[in-house]
Amino acid sequence: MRILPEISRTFGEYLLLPNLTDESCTPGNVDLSAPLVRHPVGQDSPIRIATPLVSAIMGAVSSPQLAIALAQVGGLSFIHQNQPIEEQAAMVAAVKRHKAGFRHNDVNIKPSATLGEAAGLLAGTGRETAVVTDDGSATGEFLGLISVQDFNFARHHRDDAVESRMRRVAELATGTAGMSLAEANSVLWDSRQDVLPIVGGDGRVTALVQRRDYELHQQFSNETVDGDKRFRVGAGVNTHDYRERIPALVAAGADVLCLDSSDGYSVWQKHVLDFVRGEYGDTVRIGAGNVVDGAGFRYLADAGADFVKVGIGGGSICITRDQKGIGRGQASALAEIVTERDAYARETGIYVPLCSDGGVLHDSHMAVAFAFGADFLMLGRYFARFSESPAPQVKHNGQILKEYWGEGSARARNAARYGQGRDLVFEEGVDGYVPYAGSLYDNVKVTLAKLRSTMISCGSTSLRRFHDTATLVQVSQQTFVQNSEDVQRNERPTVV
Ligand code: MZP
Repeated sequence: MRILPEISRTFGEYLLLPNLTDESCTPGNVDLSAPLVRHPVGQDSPIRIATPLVSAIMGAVSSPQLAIALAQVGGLSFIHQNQPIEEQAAMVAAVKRHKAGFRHNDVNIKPSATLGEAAGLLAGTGRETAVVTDDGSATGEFLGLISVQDFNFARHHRDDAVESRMRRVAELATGTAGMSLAEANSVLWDSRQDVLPIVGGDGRVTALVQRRDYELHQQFSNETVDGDKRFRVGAGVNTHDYRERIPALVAAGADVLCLDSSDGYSVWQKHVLDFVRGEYGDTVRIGAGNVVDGAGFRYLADAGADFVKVGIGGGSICITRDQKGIGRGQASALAEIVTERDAYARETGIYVPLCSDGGVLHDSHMAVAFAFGADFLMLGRYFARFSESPAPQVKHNGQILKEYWGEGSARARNAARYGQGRDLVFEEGVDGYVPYAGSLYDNVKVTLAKLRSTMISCGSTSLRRFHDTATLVQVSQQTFVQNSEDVQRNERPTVV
C-alpha cells in the first residue's frame, strides 16, 4: 500500500495570476490551435485542431449535427460507440458527406425565386439550410434562407421575429443588388441587419450573406477541414468488437479514433493499439485512455497511443468515485501526467498530446486546464446544453432544459465502456438535465473570447506558452465557505 503525499484537487481550487501583457497580446494574435496526435518533438502534428475542444464520446452529446457545428468552429466530435457498428459508421459518413466552407450557391437565390427553384438550388449544396416563406407554407412567397438549427429554434419558441427579419433581409438583397460595395455597406449599416454583401467579379453586389456564416468560413474553414474540404470527425471504439468496428469506421471516413473506456490502464487497450498498427501502420490515428497517473500514461504512450485521455470520476454525470472508490481530482491527475508527457518527449523525442476529459463546470476551468498543460479538452455537459446536441429538449417550471445522461447510467447501458461483463450490474452515471443554452456557435464564440482574454492577462498568445509561464495559486477553504455564505446572506449584489 502507498499513500500519495498530496491531496486530490479539482480545477475550481485554482486561480491564475496575471503576467506582463505586452503589445503583441491582442485577441487577434492568440493562437488556440492544438496538436491532436503524436509527432516528433519540434515538428508539427499531422492533425491539428484550430479550437482545442472536442465533444465527449456520448450518446447524449456527439451526433452528426453537433459534429458539423463543432467542426465549423474548429473543434472535433467523437461519435459514440454504444450502438451497432453500421449505425455509428452511418453517422460518421453523414458528417463526411457535408462539404465544408462557404459557397455561393447558398446565398445566390434571389428573393424573387419560387420555393421550387430555391429548393432545387439548395439540394445541390449539401448544407443544412431551410427556406423561409412568408406564410410558412410550400406555396408561400420565398423570403430567404436560414440555418436549420436557427429555424428549429425559432419554430420551437414561436419566434415570429425570424419571419420579419427574413423579410427585411430579402428586401435588402433586392435593394442592394448591383450596388457598389461602398453603397451597399452604407445601406446595410443603416438597416442594422447582421448581413454582409457578396460582390461579383465586376465589384457589384450579387447577394447577401449572414455575418455568422461568413465568419465561420473566414475564421475556421481552412484550418478545420481535410484536403478535400470535408469536415473532420472522430469516432469512439471499444476493446471488444474492434476487429469489425475499426475497419467500418475507417471505410466511413473517420479521421481519428479514440478508445472509449472509464479505465484505460489495461492490456486490452494495448491489444487494440497493436491491431491498429499491424493493420494500418500510422495511417489510422487512435487515442487511448482514460488514465490518471504517469504510469498509465507511459503504458499507453509506449503501446502507440496517438493521444492519451486523462480523467476518472470527474465527469459531471459520473458517480464512479462513489460506486467504486476509484478516481482522482482532474487538476492533480493532469499535473502528474503533464510532467510525464514532457519527460517522455525528452527521452523519446515523441510528443504525445493529452486530452483532459470531464470536470469542466465553468468556462474558467478551461483556462485552468490549459494552464496545467492539457493540449485539448473533451467536454460532455458543455456541449449537451446546445441546440445541436441530440438529447431531447424539455420544459420544466418555465425553464428549458436538455436531457443529459452518463454512459454508465441505466439509460445508456454502455457495457463496453464500463466493463462489467456483458451488461451493467451497477450504475456509474446519472440521468439528468442541463439548462438549455442556445446554439453551439454563439456559446463557443463567447467561451473562446474568455479564454483569449485570460491568456492575454497572463501575457501569452499560444497555449504552450500559456502553460509554460502560468502561475497558479490555490484558493483557501475559507474562500469557498465565504462565497457560499455571502450568497446565502444575500451580501452579494443580485442581478435583477
Ligand atoms: P463532463 O464534461 O460532463 O463533466 O464529463 C464528460 C465525460 O464524463 C465524458 O467524456 C466521459 O469521460 C465521462 N463519462 C461519461 N459517462 C459517464 C458516466 O456515466 C462518465 N459515469 O463519467
